[in-house]
Amino acid sequence: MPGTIKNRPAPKKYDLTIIKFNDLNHNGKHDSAEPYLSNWEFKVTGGDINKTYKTGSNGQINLRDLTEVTYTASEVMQTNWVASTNATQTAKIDGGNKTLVFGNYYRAPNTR
Ligand SMILES: [Ca+2]
Repeated sequence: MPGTIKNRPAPKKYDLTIIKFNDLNHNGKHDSAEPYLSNWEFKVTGGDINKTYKTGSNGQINLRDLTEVTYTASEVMQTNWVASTNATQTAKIDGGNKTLVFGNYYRAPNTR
């Protein structure tokens, strides 16, 4: 009889979504009228990932089929934009999909 192949369940894979929005009222929450921000860079690390991604036209980065570890996402700040949420956030992929939401608002440079 040939060697028995153990019937191991496949590792579960989940997704991490990063959402970037324009926090027009500076409250750190995504309100319904607030637009998403595309082409915004994030550095993501964790598991096999150590990479910079940009948000798409929907303001999202979608990372799929992730190993179940903790991921860290850090936004790359842009001139005259202020973070209204933590600029670095972590998500532990552990039995489900996760979403991290980042808000920023624009502050015009000082003009005297
Ligand atoms: Ca808001």
